[in-house]
Amino acid sequence: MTIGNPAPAAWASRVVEVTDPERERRAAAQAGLVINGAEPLNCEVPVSLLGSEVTPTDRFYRRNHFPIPVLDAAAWRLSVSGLVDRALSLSLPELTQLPAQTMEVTLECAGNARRMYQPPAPGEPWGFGAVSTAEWTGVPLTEVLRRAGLQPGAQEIIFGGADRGTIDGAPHPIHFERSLPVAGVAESDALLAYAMNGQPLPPRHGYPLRLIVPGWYAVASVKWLSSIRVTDEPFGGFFQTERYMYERGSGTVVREPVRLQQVRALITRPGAGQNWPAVAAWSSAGRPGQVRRRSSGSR
Ligand SMILES: Nc1nc2c(c(=O)[nH]1)N[C@H]1C(S)=C(S)[C@@H](COP(=O)(O)O)O[C@H]1N2
Ligand SMILES: [Mo]
Repeated sequence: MTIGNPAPAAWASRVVEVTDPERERRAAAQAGLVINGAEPLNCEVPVSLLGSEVTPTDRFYRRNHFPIPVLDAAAWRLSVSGLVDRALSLSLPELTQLPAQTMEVTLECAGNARRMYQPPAPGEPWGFGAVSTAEWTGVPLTEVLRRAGLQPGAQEIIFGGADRGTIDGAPHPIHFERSLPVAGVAESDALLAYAMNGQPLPPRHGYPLRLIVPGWYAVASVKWLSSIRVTDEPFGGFFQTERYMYERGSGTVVREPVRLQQVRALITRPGAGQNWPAVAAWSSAGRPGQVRRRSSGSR
C-alpha cells in the first residue's frame, strides 16, 4: 500500500465519451472477455486469462445492473448528508487533493461460478471469471467521514450510484444503492477510488468515483458514486435485501446479505491439453480490515 497523491487534478476536465452499448460490447469482445449479457453489459474473464496478479484494465470483468451512466465530472459532486455534523458536496478536484492511498484489491461478484450450481440458480450465468484484481487509488472513506463528522446514533452508511433503471416491472426507476454498517467502517480500509491501475477510472468501472470495499463481495463497491447518506436505521434497498442474499435451509429459509468474500481458489492451468503446473487463487480469509486480498499469480 502506498500513500501519496498522484496529482491527477487535470483528470477532472477529461471529456467523458458517451458509452455506446454496442461499442462497449465490441471492446469487451476484442479484449477477449466472455459476454454473458450485452445490455446492460455483463462479461467475465475466460479462465485461460485469469492468473496474473493485476488484471489489465481492458480485461477486468464487468457487472452492470443498469446502463452505464455518462457523467460530466465538471458538474458531478459527491454529496454527504444525513446524520453528519457538516453536509458536504465535494468535487473531483477537491477529492483528489485529500490524502490518497493506493491498494491492490480483488473484486469478485457474489454470483461468480453460479453456472456450476445444482440445482441451477437464477441470475447471471457466470462461469469462473467474474473476478479481477486492480490497483485502486483514492481517498480513504474515513477521511471524508471525518470531515463530515458522524453524529451519535449513526448506524448505516448508504452509498448511491448515479446509474438507475426499472426492476421487475416496478413503476419507478431505482438507483443502484448499497450500505455498510458504521460499526467496523473505520477498519474496513474502504476507499473512494478515482483511479484504476494508475489511470483515471474508466466510465465502465465507475468514473468519476467508486467505492472499493476490500475483502467484501464486489456488490458493495458502488460505481458512479454520487451520494453518501448516513442514517440511524438498517437499509432496506433492493440490492441490499432483495438481491445478493444467501438463502439457507429448507422450510424456514434464512436470508442474509452477502458480505465478506468466501475463500476460493481455482486452477487456471494446465488447460485442456496442457501439462505444466500453475495455479491462481484468491480469498479474503474473512478478516475485515486485515487481509485485503491474496493472489498467487501463475508460475
Ligand atoms: N452503481 C453500481 N455499482 C455497482 C454495480 C452496479 O450495477 N451499479 N454492480 C456491482 C456488482 S454486483 C459488481 S460484481 C461490481 C462489478 O464491478 P466492475 O464492473 O467494475 O467489475 O460492481 C458493483 N457496483
Ligand atoms: Mo456482483
